[in-house]
Amino acid sequence: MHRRSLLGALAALPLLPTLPAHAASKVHVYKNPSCGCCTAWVDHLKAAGFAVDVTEIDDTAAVRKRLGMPDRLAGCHTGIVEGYALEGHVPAADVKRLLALKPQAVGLAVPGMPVGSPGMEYGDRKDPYKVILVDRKGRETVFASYPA
Ligand SMILES: [Cu+2]
Repeated sequence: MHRRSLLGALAALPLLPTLPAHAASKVHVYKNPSCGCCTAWVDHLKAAGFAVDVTEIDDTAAVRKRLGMPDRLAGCHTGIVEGYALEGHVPAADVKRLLALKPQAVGLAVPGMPVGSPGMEYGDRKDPYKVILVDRKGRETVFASYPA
């Protein structure tokens, strides 16, 4: 009796996907057509296993505004993944951690264009930078720190 109901319960379970949820996550990137470091960041995401769609627009400010990403944290491009905003040269490892943690948040930002961030490689030079998590009230916390 107990055994039969257990088997019934198991059969009723949906098939569990064998891949991690973020494995096939698609990032939609909005960038200016003349932005080369934006394309380098797209390549960085693809190399990390993300599918990427690119929309070329003159100014990404409207996308930031729509997503709730503050202008003070602006980078050179804006991505969207699973409802989160990705502003600027955010490392793919931090995007994966974001998708694993699924915080209540607007998304992640790397303001400006720090040299040494993914897509902003310039020889051996590495400027220190932080990845900022922005919550739905626009508050910032440090999500990751990269030293020089
Ligand atoms: Cu850039």
